[in-house]
Amino acid sequence: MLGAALLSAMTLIGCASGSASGSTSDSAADDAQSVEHAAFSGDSAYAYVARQVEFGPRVPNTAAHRAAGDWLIGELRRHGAEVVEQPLRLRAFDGTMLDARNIMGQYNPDASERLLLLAHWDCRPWADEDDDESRHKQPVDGANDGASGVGVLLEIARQLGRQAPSKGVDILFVDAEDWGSSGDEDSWALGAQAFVENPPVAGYLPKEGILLDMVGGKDACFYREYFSDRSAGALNSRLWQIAGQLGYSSRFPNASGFAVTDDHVRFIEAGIPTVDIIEYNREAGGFNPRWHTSSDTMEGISAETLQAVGSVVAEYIRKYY
Ligand code: AHN
Ligand code: ZN
Repeated sequence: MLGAALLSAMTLIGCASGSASGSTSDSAADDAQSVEHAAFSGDSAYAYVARQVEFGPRVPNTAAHRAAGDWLIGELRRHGAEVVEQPLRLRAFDGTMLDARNIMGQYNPDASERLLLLAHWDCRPWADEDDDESRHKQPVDGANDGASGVGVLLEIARQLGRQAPSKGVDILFVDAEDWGSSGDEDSWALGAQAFVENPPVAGYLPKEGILLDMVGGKDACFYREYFSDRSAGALNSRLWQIAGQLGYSSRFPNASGFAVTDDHVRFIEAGIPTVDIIEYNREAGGFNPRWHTSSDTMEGISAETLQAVGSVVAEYIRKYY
């Protein structure tokens, strides 16, 4: 009785404080190594995050953005995906015309049953959550907000290049997610909106989708998000169950309590049940404190967090695709 109470208390403290839970989940993950599960390297994902940040802020209409986009296409091809590019010219809420592109890498493009994995690859042009107001007009590095999800998916692409899935898997990098205005829901996720309005593959309708957003923060915790549960509760349950089986139950508390309007909502509206794996600190009531600040740099990125998220998604693919 006391043991059970202590255990549940530790689980709760785990996500609030982070470091204690980190060691618990890591040793549990080590124990899981003996059981067969999908390959995923958090160190490789970390290197993919760092490589993106090296380009500079991937803000639409900049040279860094164009170069990073070309590089993403090359990486997907190198890992055996068939790449579909969707060039876009989008009007942002402030009237700026954005030269943007969605980039999708397909595995088994002819398979009818498909899983969609996605992350946004652009960076916010303004660090407008920074304590220092003089930085509000500078772009963010987007190490966590952008590069982390893409880094995990590039590592998954590398693994799929080594061992192809039996069904269809698509890795989609959506553009122009982050050129938004806080009061205006429609101003965000412009690339995702364009994709579902006019899919670059005729009749594109995957069975389900998984969005990764801000999945690299140190000691990050991933709660179940509201729109995800409403549209794809069974998928969310499977992912959180896999997280527990891999020893990451303290990072993935099987609990909900927040809602985020993110790229996944656009896919849900288009009839594709989609979940968002996104760091949300329930105790602090917000995203990672580096979010939309000049501190969203590699300093805030943890290979262990990338490993946890990537292992869960890779294992889901191994089991069901
Ligand atoms: C809003 O702030 C409205 N949604 C969060 C989506 C987001 C922004 N993800 C990363 N940056
Ligand atoms: Zn953002």
